Amino acid sequence: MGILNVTPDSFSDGARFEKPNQALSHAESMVREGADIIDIGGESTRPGASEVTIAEEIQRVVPLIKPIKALGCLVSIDTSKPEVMLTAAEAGADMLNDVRALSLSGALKAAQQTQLPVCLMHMQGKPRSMQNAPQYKDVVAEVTAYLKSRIIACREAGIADNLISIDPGFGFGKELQHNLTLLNHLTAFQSFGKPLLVGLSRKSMLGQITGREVGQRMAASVAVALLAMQRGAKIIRVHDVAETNDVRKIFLATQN
Ligand code: PT1
Repeated sequence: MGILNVTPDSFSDGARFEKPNQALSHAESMVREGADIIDIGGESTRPGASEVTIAEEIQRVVPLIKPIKALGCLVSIDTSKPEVMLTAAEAGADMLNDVRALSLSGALKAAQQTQLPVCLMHMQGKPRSMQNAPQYKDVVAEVTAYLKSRIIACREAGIADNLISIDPGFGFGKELQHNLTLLNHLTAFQSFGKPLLVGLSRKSMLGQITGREVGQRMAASVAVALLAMQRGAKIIRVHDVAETNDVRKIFLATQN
């Protein structure tokens, strides 16, 4: 899954892909480099990010859906807003990616109406404040319990079980040790019997480990992508598609 941020304030490539043409050509490169899915995000959810209006998010994201689909990939929409989900689905989106796991008012109903696959992600707190002193007694157990509760909420809302994928939400209300514990115990999430999506690309946890700035984290990002693949992740959300795809080919070639 290649990341396409159309936000003015993304953590690693903010403002670079603001213009629709730049966004489209970046998507085109990622598809050429092996991305099966392009994840379009119009609201930055990185630590400290501010919120955007419905109209603004729709205006950033929706016009890109058709041209990006025409590249021959699937289009995922990184949103929590029901109105964006419905408009994006109408425009041909293939998947919903919600870092708030359909917890906003109306989101479960909207997702159900679209009949689209949906990724449920764990977050503790809200983007603006989630990194100020997140706390867990048992991070794996708590993230698992939350995802279980959201899967049940989806079932009760009439969302088919086979449309759901899950994501522990690296960097979302988690300190380094929490993120590392989740990565070390990633196989625990296989017990859901659902596709596991992970996003680790260029995140601050990699900076904390390597001492590198956000633009210098590619090697660290592909390293954790490989670990995630080995531990059962099926969808890897990344900036560096070509490099991650090489790693994926090596991984697949060395499976038995
Ligand atoms: C993710 C994800 C996402 N991450 C899914 N969607 C982001 N399903 C956006 C940092 O610590 O992991 N899974 N959509 C980006 N969010 C962050 C969070 C970016 C933390 C950076 C950090 O640097």
